[in-house]
Amino acid sequence: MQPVIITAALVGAEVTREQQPHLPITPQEIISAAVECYEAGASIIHIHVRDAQGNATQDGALFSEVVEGIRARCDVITQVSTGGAVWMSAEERLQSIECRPDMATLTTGTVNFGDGVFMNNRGLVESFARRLREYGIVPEIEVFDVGMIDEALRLHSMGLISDPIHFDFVMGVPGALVADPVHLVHMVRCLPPDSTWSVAGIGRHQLTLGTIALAMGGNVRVGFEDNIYYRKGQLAKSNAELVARIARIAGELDRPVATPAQAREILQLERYRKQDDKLL
Ligand code: KMH
Ligand code: ZN
Repeated sequence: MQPVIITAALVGAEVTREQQPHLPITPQEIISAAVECYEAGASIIHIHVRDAQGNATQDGALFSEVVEGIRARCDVITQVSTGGAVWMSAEERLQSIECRPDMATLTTGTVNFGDGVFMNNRGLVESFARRLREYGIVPEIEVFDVGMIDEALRLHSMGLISDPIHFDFVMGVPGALVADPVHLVHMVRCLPPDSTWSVAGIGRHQLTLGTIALAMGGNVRVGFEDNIYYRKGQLAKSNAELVARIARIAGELDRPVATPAQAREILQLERYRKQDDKLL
């Protein structure tokens, strides 16, 4: 069985300390949480940062501090958010990649996001994809609705993203695609054969869709960005607790947990560096 790549989405832009008292907020808290998740089996850390007041920000210096701090302590893959929060401008959102992380997210369409609108028109998406390519940063395509797969394939046909494309299906955001396993099966069937994919179920769907993804041969994202509970009515004590649980379930399903080195291989993160002259 293919090893499972577990992503830990530690912070996000929306969850507050009032909702989840163990939410990491300062760079040091985020770095420590990342290392704990790595030790529990995560091979990718999906990174957002917060300012001193705990509000979401895309401040490049904070991203740099977190990415460098994580790299100093372990070889886990660093993946920054270019999504930020719904109120941010495109330029603001893209500051996160200046620290040259291993990966960055790329959402390929506009979608309702709770009461807000997560704006990703074609011009924005193309400019983000172009910049990631220039920097040699491998994107993870964030799919909040089915049409975003087709938009990613369009970027591929334009030469802005290369094979193998890595997708993350975010399922259960209010206003976007509901967390129905039928949608997951359909989306996986829509992918080019050499693609890789993971699922990020929101709220209680994190555990159920994550388990389904394990059985289907896919990868899983867990963490406070998407879900703050361990079970109904019981808050999780840490991001690592959620990583450890999905790693245990993976073991029961005979899916070994990928090391960061294995995940780098599966996702071909070195692809730009190997062919840089041809692509840049
Ligand atoms: N916070 C959402 C509006 C990403 O990280 O790229 C966008 C988001 C996706 O979290
Ligand atoms: Zn995110």
